[in-house]
Amino acid sequence: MQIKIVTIFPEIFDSFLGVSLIGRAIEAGRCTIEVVDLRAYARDRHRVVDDEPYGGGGGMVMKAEPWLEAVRDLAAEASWRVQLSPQGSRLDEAKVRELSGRERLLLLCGRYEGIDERVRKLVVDEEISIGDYVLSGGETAAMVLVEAVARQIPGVVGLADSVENDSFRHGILDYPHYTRPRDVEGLAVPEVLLSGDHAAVARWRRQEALRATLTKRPDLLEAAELSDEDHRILGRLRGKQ
Ligand code: 9D3
Repeated sequence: MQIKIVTIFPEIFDSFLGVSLIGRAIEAGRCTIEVVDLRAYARDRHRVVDDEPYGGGGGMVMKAEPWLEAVRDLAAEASWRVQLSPQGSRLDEAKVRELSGRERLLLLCGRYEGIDERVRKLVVDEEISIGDYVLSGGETAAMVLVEAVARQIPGVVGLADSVENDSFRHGILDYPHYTRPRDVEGLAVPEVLLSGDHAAVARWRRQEALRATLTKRPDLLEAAELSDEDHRILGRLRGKQ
């Protein structure tokens, strides 16, 4: 997969691209990531990429021409062009899987009050937001998207931490984890985890994953892939609530 990211702050991505998961994806040749400075596409010698909004009001707007030049230079026919934007549809694991199936992604990271609307109309395939809170620009959202997408590329994530195992795949939360020591300030590790009974451990983990989802994110249960056994467990847990 090839990912290109356009931004006026390319340096924001420096340490991110070096971290283990992304670094591994790049090193293994499974993914190339190129960060491009939008200012390289500014026409004037001061490399200005923003201007005052028509209609007035506070804040500056990113000019259309540098974006149009950049996208037309960097995107291939097969590129899927994504604008990170508060007006986008919310990123979720289903969208991440869909994006990971694209051969080429071109990510547009805006700053200031946003990008001239004509850029979206002319060269953007899809607008994506990472949630309903205010960020200062699209760069951190692009990092979230790239990390989630890179995890889906076969061979990027190791076996222990496998994508298949991710409980989000089935739409529920993870079970609780424990490691040494057995006692932490009077709190013991659940006995079943010390029993060596793998089937009992698996049943306990499923039950605790369902319990966590029921208490912390009950909204997820509506869309979750649940077995008959899961429904029995949930019935019992609801009874105890
Ligand atoms: C405070 C500025 N707001 C005026 C009412 C509008 C606004 C403009 C630009 C809010 C945020 C931004 C910059 N944000 C993004 O570019 C962004 C974003 C976000 O803010 N939240 C969640 N996902 C995303 S993706 C890109």
